[in-house]
Amino acid sequence: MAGITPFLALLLLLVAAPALATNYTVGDSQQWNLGVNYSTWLSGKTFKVGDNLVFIYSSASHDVAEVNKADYGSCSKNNIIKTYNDGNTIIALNTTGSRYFICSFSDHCSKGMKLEVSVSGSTSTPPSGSPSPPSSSSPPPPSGGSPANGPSSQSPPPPPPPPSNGAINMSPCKISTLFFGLLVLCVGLIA
Ligand SMILES: *[C@@H]1O[C@H](CO)[C@@H](O)[C@H](O)[C@H]1NC(C)=O
Ligand SMILES: *[C@@H]1O[C@H](CO)[C@@H](O)[C@H](O)[C@H]1NC(C)=O
Ligand SMILES: *[C@@H]1O[C@H](CO)[C@@H](O)[C@H](O)[C@H]1NC(C)=O
Ligand SMILES: [Cu+2]
Repeated sequence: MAGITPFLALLLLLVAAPALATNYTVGDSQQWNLGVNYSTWLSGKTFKVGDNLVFIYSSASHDVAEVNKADYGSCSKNNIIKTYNDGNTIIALNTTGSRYFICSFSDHCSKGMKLEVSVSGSTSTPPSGSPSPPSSSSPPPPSGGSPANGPSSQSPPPPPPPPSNGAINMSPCKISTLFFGLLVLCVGLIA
């Protein structure tokens, strides 16, 4: 018993711990540079509110400019929302939706220095109404009565569905036999 309690506490901690925010270094080891395919870098990644993008680059050669969707598509520098040029730019993804970043140096954007990220809501708390584990998975009644919330049709009741949790794999017939056996045993003990 004493050995099980810490294990249970650890399990509880793991289940209750919220998903940690992630720092994504754009381009990973290739960083924010020419000659990197950022759509390849993006594949398989999901971004959620609270994550950060980290752009690492030489500020003499590149910058990070946040732009709108249309300017991202055309690599336009006419309506830049904000420019960062410190060489180690941390962008806090604190809103849901898409964010668009380009390098505003020369023709670097059209050469591939552009990044669009789609930010989803925080996943640290499960959505309300998510399927909860069955709390009362009682076996079907042993007698021939139809299940309380089964399909209400006039036709003869279909065989009860197999138990989903796999813990109890008995037909009602076997359960009733078991029940009857227990009853006989009890009566025998009392008598
Ligand atoms: C992300 O980077 C920031 C700034 O460098 C740092 O404070 C934070 O601890 C980092 N978070 C993670 C999860 O690495
Ligand atoms: C990046 O790679 C993908 C295939 O992985 C390709 O379809 C796409 O054209 C590439 N983008 C650039 C800018 O080279
Ligand atoms: C989101 O992060 C930016 C910095 O990247 C900050 O200026 C802004 O205040 C933040 N917004 C919210 C709602 O936290
Ligand atoms: Cu550049």
